[in-house]
Amino acid sequence: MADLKSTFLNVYSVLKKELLEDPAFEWSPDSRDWVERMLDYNVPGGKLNRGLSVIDSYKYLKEGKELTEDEIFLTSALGWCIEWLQAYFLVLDDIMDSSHTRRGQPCWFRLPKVGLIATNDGVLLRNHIPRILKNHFRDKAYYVDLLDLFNEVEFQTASGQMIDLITTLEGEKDLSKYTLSLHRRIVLYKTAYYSFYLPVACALLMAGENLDNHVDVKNILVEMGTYFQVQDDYLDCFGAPETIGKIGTDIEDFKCSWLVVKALEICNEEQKKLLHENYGKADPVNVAKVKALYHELNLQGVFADYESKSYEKLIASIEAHPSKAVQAVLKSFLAKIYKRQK
Ligand code: DMA
Ligand code: MG
Ligand code: MG
Ligand code: MG
Repeated sequence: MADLKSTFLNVYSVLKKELLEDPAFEWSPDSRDWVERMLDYNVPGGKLNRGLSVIDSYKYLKEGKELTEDEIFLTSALGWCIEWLQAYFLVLDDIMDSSHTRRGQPCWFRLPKVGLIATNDGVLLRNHIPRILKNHFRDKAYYVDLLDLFNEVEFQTASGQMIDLITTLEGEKDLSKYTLSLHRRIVLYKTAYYSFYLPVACALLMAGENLDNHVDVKNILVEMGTYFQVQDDYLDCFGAPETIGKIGTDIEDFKCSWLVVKALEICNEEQKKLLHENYGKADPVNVAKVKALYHELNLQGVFADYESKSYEKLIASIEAHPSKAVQAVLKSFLAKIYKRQK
């Protein structure tokens, strides 16, 4: 495993080098330094779960047959495309969410020399994906399907981000619309497709599969992605910033978080009033009142219950799948995130 990770990181260096020599641009030392620093700051520093999942999934699909050097490189390159996509969305997400830290360091846009240049860096990160795909997959039979997949998933993610953001618009702040069904819609689009479906879909394409034949796998992955974002919402309030590498902002940002949805579901009238008065305010006094209410409502217990029920349900749907190889892919995914603390 440690070995796989270092191989994966070597591929990052190769891809970065190619991007910094992209013949479509006339590079200067300054521009090269900027992009290199921007990439090193934003692309490789996460858990790399999404990227490594492509290699893992492909291995399972090959039923344990040793991968060739070429297959390892190509699955890693696709894994990095997902990490690039994630970096692109996170750089912009942190600006829009007014976040402070990410992966244990200040958000990229918070660096004094960066600021709103970060928006263009986000656009650049996004553009690197088709550059990588062109460099390494142009002659593959599945090239068009791969481009199509990345485009479709990016569109779904941006649309999810849009609904996540417009529910918090000034003048439209209305807690009564925060229901489990709205929450599900947001997280399905903003997180589940790119984080869970995309890695497996990449591996399936490389293995020569037609994605239309794997709708059942997609459905299970998307359920897992929903569970993953509920964990993210939970950790935003109850996680340790030193462990998750970021400081939560969902209460301040009036987000349609799973926690506020659950709180609204179980609170009494007086508690509801407190939520209405304090949710979505930047003042730490207001935030503390919301957090105290979450404790009072035992949302930690409600979450623990949700977590074990989700796990049971996911395992049952995975075991109902006819292919043992697919079951192994899905179970390995679930094992990586079950009861995660970061
Ligand atoms: C993030 O949702 C979704 C994308 C597409 C980046 P979020 O704002 O809850 O993520 P985080 O908690 O990491 O800022
Ligand atoms: Mg965010
Ligand atoms: Mg966000
Ligand atoms: Mg979050």
